[in-house]
Amino acid sequence: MKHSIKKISALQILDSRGNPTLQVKVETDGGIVGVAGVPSGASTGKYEAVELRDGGGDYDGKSVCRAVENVGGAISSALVGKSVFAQGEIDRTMIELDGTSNKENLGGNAILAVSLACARAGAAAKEMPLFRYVGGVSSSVMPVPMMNILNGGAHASNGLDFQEFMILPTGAHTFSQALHMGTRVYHALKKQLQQKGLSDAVGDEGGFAPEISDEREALLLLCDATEAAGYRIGEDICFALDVAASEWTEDDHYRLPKKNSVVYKDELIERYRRLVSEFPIVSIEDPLGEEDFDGFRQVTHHFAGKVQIVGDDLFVTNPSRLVSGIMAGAANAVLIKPNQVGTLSETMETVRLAKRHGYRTIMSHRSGETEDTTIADLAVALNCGQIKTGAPARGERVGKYNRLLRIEQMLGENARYLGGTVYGR
Ligand code: 2PG
Ligand code: MG
Repeated sequence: MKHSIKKISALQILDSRGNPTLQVKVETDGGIVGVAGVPSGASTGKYEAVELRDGGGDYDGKSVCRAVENVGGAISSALVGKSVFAQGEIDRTMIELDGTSNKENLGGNAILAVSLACARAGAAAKEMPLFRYVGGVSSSVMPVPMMNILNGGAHASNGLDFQEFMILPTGAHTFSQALHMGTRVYHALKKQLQQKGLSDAVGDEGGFAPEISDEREALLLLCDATEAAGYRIGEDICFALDVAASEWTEDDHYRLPKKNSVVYKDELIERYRRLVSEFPIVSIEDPLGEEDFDGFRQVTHHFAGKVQIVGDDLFVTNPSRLVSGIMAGAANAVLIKPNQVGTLSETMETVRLAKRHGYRTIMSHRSGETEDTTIADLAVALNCGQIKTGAPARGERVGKYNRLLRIEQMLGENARYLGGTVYGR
């Protein structure tokens, strides 16, 4: 059969931090090829699918030769001969073959790379763009780019404990206009930093990583840059934070690693309240630790729908963790990182579940990325409405933005950019 999987092979490649990761190539009997690379996080959630790494001396133990072997061995044997269009069956087969809840046998990295490469081969066989193949005729929403232009936490070696300070072009009417606006603010921020004698070197996601330690100061820098670029704060441009507080959890409190000080949950919530009252912050990700469903419920309730509360490490894109969150009333949005859960089918299931229960969805990159642009297509395919893929700098980040520009062009008049209405503005 022309569209049967003929061969699956993997290669160890490098991610944007110079750490090994996997690229997989799927070939069909008809000569169609699909290739996909998988990313890797730094602030990883405890409940994520396991990234299989070799340990030992190579690349500080981070080489992925065993995952490469699993693709060429067990996974290939189970999938060769199946239709490349049978995405659900392909993913189920790998989940069963692995046999664990966290994909530790074959590796979430090996499984996801195969899953996405099959989708790419399927799209190529149908001569369709990937977003159309995955999403069908209903895919038309261009995501709001949540551009992380100031980096801290595990992504930078400055004094900022919060991981990400993002700008959201809420006043734009199209995705391309949004990207243009965000880029202008990014360039204005660079000038501001230079004028203030602060470093304009960048962190892992292309955002600047100046030697500052106070989150208020970071947000004031974003305000100055927004105005310098000629935009209205809170109308044209809103802000978002990824606190990544799971990184700080210690017993019944948190320890801010850079400031080396202890804070309690209530103090953190109070800090968010003050920041939200001073700045147009419309979204806060991982405000508390990954185990604290009740704390998330409290924060969500506290902001009463005025601020999007995003679960990243809390949900790890996992449908069953999201169900627990829905039952607890924890958060009102979910970050979607395909490599946290390990297959395209499960990623889609989490998005469907979120939408059914009124949770917003944000497609997301990882801090260690490759040139693979699959998440750009998935954001539109699944009508996520928002995407996190870093600053408009560094090829592995910009590649996703450029792919979105192409998708917007392909959609033509059918493309819809929702801007501030996503956040009720
Ligand atoms: C996050 C991500 C992406 P990492 O926490 O949301 O920005 O970081 O890939 O390091 O988990
Ligand atoms: Mg996060």
